Amino acid sequence: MPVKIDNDYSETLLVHFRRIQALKNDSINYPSVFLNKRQLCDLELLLNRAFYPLRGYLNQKDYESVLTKMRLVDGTVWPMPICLDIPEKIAQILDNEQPLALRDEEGFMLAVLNIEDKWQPDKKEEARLIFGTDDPERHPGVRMLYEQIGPWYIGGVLEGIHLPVHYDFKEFRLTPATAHRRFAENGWRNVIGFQTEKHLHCAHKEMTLHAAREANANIFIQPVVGLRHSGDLDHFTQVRCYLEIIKKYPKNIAALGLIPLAMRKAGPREALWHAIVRKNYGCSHFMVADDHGDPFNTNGKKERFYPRHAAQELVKSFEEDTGILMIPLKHMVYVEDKAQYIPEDEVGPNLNVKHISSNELRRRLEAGLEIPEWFSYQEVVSELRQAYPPRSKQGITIFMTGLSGAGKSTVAKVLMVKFMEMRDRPVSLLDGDIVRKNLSSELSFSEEHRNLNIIRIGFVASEITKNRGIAICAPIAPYEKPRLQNRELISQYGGYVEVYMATPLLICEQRDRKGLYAEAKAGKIKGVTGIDDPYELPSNPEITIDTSEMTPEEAAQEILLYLEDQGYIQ
Ligand code: PPS
Repeated sequence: MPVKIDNDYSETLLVHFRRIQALKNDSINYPSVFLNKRQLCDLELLLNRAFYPLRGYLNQKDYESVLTKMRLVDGTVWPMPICLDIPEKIAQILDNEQPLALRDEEGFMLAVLNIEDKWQPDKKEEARLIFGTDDPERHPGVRMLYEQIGPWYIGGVLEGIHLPVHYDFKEFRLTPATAHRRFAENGWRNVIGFQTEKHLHCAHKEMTLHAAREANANIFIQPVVGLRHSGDLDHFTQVRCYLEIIKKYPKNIAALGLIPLAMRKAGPREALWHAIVRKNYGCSHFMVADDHGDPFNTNGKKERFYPRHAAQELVKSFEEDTGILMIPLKHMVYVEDKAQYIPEDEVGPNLNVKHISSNELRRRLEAGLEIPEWFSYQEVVSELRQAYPPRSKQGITIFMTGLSGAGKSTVAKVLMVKFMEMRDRPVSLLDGDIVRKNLSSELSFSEEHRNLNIIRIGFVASEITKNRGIAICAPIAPYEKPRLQNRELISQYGGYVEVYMATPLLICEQRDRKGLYAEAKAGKIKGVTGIDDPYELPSNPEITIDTSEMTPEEAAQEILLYLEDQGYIQ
């Protein structure tokens, strides 16, 4: 039977289509901003109505009202400021009432913002009201607000052109409208929204099922995605694990939908915001942990920033306003004597409870040790084993730092040959000279350029490490900050070993194979490290080597012994 299109509807579609075409044509005259990952997450949830009732970014009056009252000016509950932050130089060229094109990182236009307001927020005040402190040392959300969020905010209504483009796991990127429809099609009247960032194992499944039985509801598992680099292996592993665990639920009980949410980690306010978003996705209940939205609830730290249960209490106290019910997350533990999971608070005194922490899980994966069936599913474990191979199969960066003439290049070459002989992983040598010639030829030896050079080396090494190769880096790298930055970046992907080549300056000067020190002393070149330019000592190197006391082969051997001891080579 031919599909009958309602005339009014087709008329509406046509108007909409023409409007989008007009926006696209006009937009060549509009100023543009390119959104970063965090801003793209906000935009997507504004455009797909997950942030309903917001129709765009908050104007100044709503922003102030949200900060002080957790409500918009019209009284609707909304606890989180959603504004578009921009840098000073863009703020200078924008006027109120002006259309602004919002583009993704590649320049693809996603929406037009009709600017209503432009203002400079008092970030300290925002931090105090939203996070409960203005101290960036105490709260990573405050640090982000100060360091990564632009100094100007703009607010206004959005006209959407296209949702941000995703190529991965498309069928699980449900919009609120699709989620609603799916729940209705399946006859789900009560749905518990469960947000997660973690890998899920048997305990999580039992916990959500237990909650679902108590509330007579179905479960909508919504993992948070979006802020990671698009090539980040962890993201794919994480989602593949969710795809496995969802199969373990009884039929028609649970659904999976990814949510591109840029979390703020603002504790109770965060939880209330998440609850409202879940209501927009069609959930009737939202599961809240006693430390929901706490900045320290995921990294194994015992202490929390916000008082325990504060998030649950706040979401509960707003139930009538928001129309979504709070379900407290109850941890489940495996009781060996009963061979089953039961709620933690129902465990009797003499029962033997078993637990594996995330650190312990990581250790077992890295060491290739057993992970018991009561803890996780075989399919999930095999995904994790692929993502977190034992150290002997991981990539590794050996980052050698020290003065010119300290022996970095020579030891690096010996090491490279030794690794080539082993032939178990591809090896790349990023020697100072090679990098300066091929990657950083335009850079000088100013502090800024040296740091840029080291960050570039770190980036290349991180890619090599991520792909399970060995990167040997041998620049002077005189400053601690970029060295630490590299360590942080690369350690996510594999091993990181800093080798401080501590050969004394006097010996380096005596060697002076390139005549660098002689030229510096003759005043022909300025800013030579160790002579009239600083070298900051590494604060915590894994290995320290003084090549005035050993041969290059001995130095390389010392590094290899360390790698062997740590399990990186066998
Ligand atoms: S840095 O600081 O890490 O960016 O330096 P790097 O890229 O390793 O480059 C060091 C090599 O450049 C030569 N060179 C200098 N070194 C230090 N200071 C100044 N001003 C300078 N000008 C040129 C020097 O020969 C270094 O080579 P190596 O292999 O370290 O001896």
